[in-house]
Amino acid sequence: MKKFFSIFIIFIGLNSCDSGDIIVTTFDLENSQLKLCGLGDQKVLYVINNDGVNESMSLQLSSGQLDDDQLLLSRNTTQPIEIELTGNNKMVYRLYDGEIPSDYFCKAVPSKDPGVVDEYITTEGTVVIGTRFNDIGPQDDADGDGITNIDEGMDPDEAQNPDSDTHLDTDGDGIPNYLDIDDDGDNVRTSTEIRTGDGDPTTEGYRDTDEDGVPNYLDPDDDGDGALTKYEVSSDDLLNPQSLQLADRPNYLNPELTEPYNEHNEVIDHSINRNYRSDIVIRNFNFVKQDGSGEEIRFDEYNLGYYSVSGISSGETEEENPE
Ligand SMILES: [Ca+2]
Ligand SMILES: [Ca+2]
Ligand SMILES: [Ca+2]
Ligand SMILES: [Ca+2]
Repeated sequence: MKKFFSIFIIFIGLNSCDSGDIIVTTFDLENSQLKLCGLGDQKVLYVINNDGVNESMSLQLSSGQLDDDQLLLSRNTTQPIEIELTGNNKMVYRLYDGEIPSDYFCKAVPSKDPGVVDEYITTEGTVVIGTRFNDIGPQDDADGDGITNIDEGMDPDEAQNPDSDTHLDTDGDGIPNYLDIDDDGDNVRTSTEIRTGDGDPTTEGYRDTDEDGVPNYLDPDDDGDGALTKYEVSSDDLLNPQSLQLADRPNYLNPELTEPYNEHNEVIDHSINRNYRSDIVIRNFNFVKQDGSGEEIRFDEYNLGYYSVSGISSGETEEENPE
């Protein structure tokens, strides 16, 4: 990699010396944290450097292989996607005569200021985008329910594969606990079930109303009265056990009250937001100088950098339990 940079630096350096007006002292745009703009049906990934020299590297992609979501490049976390640098897909390196504003690449009509004094554009090459989940650290809490991934039984070796059956899935709904906002499937969110009040019995620090050693968030019958929490609901509010309260607390936490009892298959919305990271590598490409000289530099591989995004909606929105 360094070899190619060196060639590029020397090349620009020589060229700049010849023209006598530009001196490039750095070329430090590799492995950058990239920014993204979506303009129409195009996405522009870019990095700007105003430190000692005003330069930018940008990647314009209009491929239908990219995710429709403007914020996300790809949802394919199992294998990289490859996009050819042809047509409107291109990478551009530019040198400018002044400071580059941060919104330079997000304008529909490019600004004339600063002026471009040197420009290189690809005419061929391959973009490889590898996207993976970025919220799967042991201490991360991918579903935001208040319990870390590792404490929810995520298998670290299969963390990029949420469909793996090696993750713990207490309620057997096909959503592993580390991605399940209702781990026991009783329609009371885990974030609610782990809250403790004064005098509440606990197991391993989590509320355990019936003191059976299974904390409420993993216990489908929280008060141990034989009536499933999910069914201790009123007929006009099947999805909300918390709303049925005939004494001093909700029925599902009161072993004295097992009625009304309403069997149903409704489940609460399980969608969550996830964080992604896409790494972008460009392979077998050329840069053609845009001054009419036809000068061309070839590269085997260039590690452009990565793009991270958080809060992308993921998971199912289920109205009915499939069983
Ligand atoms: Ca969970
Ligand atoms: Ca629950
Ligand atoms: Ca319990
Ligand atoms: Ca119960």
